[in-house]
Amino acid sequence: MMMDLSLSLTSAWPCAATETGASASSPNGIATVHARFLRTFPISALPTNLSLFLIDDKFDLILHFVNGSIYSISRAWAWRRGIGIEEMMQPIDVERFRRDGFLAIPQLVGAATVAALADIYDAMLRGEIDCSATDNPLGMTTRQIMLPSAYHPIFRDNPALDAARDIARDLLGVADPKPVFDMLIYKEPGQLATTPWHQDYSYAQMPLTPAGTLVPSDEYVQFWVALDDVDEENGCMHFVPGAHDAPLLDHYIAGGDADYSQRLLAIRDPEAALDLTKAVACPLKAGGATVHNYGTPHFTSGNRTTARPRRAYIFNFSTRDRGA
Ligand SMILES: O=C(O)CCC(=O)C(=O)O
Repeated sequence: MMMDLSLSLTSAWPCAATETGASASSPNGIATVHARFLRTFPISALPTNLSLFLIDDKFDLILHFVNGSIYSISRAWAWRRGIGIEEMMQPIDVERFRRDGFLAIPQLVGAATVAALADIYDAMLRGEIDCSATDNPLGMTTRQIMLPSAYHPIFRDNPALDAARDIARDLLGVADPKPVFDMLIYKEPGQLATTPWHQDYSYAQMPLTPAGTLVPSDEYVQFWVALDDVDEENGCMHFVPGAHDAPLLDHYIAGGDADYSQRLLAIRDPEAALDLTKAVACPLKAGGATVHNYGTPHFTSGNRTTARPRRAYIFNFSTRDRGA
């Protein structure tokens, strides 16, 4: 399906298009169309099934087509910065997320975004960008840089955050999901430490949230973005579906001291506490992601490969303001 969207945009919408461009789509694929407008236009002027995010008085649009229909619009961050646009929205199965407590998103962002993020990620790992205040081993074993967004702007504004925010809107049911915190967890080849089964809400209190606490599982989501291809060999995410709505399981400190902010928490006796026969591994291509809620038990293995790094970029959205 080829479409001359530059024509239809300018003729159908009462706005001044100063730059437009269009690319082809396949019937089951995605069309990415770039348009830049100098002024806003009324929602009523839009074709049906479009949504619109306004950014100041100027905005860039990407139209996403799924099965020949427009799926959504989101902001063309990468295009504005001239590094190409490849992020693709995918239909998000909200019901499945509510049932299972997680989703795998095969492609949250494309190769250009992965490369741009990985470039800065690697500079942080090499110490070329000083993150020393929060570059500490998770549980004294695994490289973890907390709050990379404090050290480089790419982690404050990038297409992965934009695409994830769109998804978080659907999953959390709020128009403006709030970013909570971000981190990088790196497992180099041969780094055999597991990230044991845990629920993220266990970290809500120091040193850990007591067992039995009710988990506000509709208030937080965590995105785990793969910047390398990941599978069971190099430490992809695993989840136990449908175990997120119960009170918090009993955790213990598996690594680090009780007052260490980058301590590692783990579910006590996970074989008894969880039905691990139901555990689902989520292999992904680079640019894919998982999203889970704060009650969903999850785990990653160590990196048993000899040559495949595993760079994870992790960030969270909430219905609440930070610290609220
Ligand atoms: O990346 C990992 O190894 C584990 C990530 C994780 O479990 C988490 O962020 O809660």
